[in-house]
Amino acid sequence: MKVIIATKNEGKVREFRKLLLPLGFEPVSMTEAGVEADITEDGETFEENAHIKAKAVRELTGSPVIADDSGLEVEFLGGAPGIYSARYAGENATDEQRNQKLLEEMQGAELPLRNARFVCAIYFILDDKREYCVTGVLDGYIGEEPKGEHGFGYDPVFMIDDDTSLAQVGEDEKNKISHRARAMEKLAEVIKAKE
Ligand code: ITT
Repeated sequence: MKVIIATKNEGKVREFRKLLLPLGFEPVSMTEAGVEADITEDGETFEENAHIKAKAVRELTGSPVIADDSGLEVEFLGGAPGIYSARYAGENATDEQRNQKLLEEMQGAELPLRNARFVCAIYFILDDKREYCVTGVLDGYIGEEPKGEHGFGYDPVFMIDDDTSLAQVGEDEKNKISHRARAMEKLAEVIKAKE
């Protein structure tokens, strides 16, 4: 069964392609599906925003859809940037600019205040009767400098242990441990339980 990945973020598309296949779904990007949508994410939680994105693409296509709203919560910043992670350094900023801003804000913070977590809420619409929402989390901390070339977004500044950022592990490794992977594991369980 084809499932449209309702995101404009190429990093998410790459990861979802690999995460959906073992569940028996055929992943299709918005570009491949010929869908263009300018979606206003005005929810107050990751779950609400994931729902908004999934619903918008579902209404345009009528197809099964998966959407993800995700972000980084940092202890020293009171849980920011959270649902505003994509806009943290302004609307058109790059990943590098967002990481730079984060490192500047973190100046003077020592562990455990550098503790952080990635959160991913997934909203999956299979058909008119079956809609699922699941959330996954990955704990870590904010490093002192960006490290690694893999992944996307805040991966280079997110340390999973004292030597390793999330951008230093390959995509397959990230897909075993990430917030997105954990949410997908839950999704598989929920789908199975409700079959
Ligand atoms: P869509 O809304 O089109 O899906 P987006 O990039 O705007 O794309 P979000 O609104 O969910 O997605 O914002 C997520 C932000 O958190 C964005 O800045 C990402 O780079 C970052 N982020 C999410 N998951 C991440 C991951 O696995 N690794 C690094 N950064 C991540």
